[in-house]
Amino acid sequence: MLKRISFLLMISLLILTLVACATSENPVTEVPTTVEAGTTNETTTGMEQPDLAAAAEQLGVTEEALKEALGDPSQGAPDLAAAAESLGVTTEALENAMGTTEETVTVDTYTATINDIDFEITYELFTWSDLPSDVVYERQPVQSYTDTDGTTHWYEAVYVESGNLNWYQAANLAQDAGGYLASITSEDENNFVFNLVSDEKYFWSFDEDGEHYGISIGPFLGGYQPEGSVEPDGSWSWLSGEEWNYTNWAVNLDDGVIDQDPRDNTQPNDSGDDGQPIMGFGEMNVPVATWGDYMENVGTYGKTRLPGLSYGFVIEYEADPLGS
Ligand SMILES: [Ca+2]
Ligand SMILES: [Ca+2]
Ligand SMILES: [Ca+2]
Repeated sequence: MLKRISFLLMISLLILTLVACATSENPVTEVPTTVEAGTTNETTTGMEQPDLAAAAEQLGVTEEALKEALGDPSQGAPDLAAAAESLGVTTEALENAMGTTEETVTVDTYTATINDIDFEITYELFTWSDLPSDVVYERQPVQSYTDTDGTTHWYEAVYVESGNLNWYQAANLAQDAGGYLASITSEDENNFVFNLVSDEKYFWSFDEDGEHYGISIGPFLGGYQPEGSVEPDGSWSWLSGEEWNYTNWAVNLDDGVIDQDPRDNTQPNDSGDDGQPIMGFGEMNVPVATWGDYMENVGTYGKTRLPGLSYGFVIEYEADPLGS
């Protein structure tokens, strides 16, 4: 299954690269990070998948060689020029052989209310009953936890094997389940929640040799910055409405093990161009209980481009969802 998912992901990334190449004069419009209500934005989705066997035949190589040349899909879009060189063909020939068509859909900016909070977004939201079939997930057993103040809440980790739900999409599912993305107000609660998702499978990593030094993005938590917040650290809030009185942002270590990024990666760092208004566990080279702020389109359904995928989130409930 994982192989199949990886393969599909690789295909998607490849298509994206090809679309980007094919439309370099008229670049695919990315959904802007700051959008006015009522504006219309275009995004790409539902693209046709290339026939790798046919492409290989056209290029005069084996399908296996073609797959190998395209590389590990978990490490981002393939370098087509390098792939072409290793296959002994021109980049143009490879692009032609992998030819795809692009379908453009229109996404209107709209107000989505999640846990009584209004967000202006362009993302399609789902409920558990209408999740697309290519969202592959596994809901883990609900566990209760009693904080030092005597409050008992219930928690459910969701592993999204397909990596294709962004923070808003995850938050909407948490609400649909009767809870909210985990909103953490103490070190003990943070440790409890982290232990539910400390497995590496919940973390997506950048390429170790790339500009982000293999830094990983972990499962989503319920922190967000309302529109118009002062960056990088203004107005962080919890979806639960609880006070933002405890934080555990990642602090630059440069120890070469947990933090292999030679840059100062203390969080929140607003890295990227959208102010990084959402957050989750990470942003180190191994799974950690610290937090990073992330670009809001990480893991967006229907998109496979960087900045990466998201393999999970944690739902918190104030009452036992099983009613026991
Ligand atoms: Ca909580
Ligand atoms: Ca560092
Ligand atoms: Ca960050």
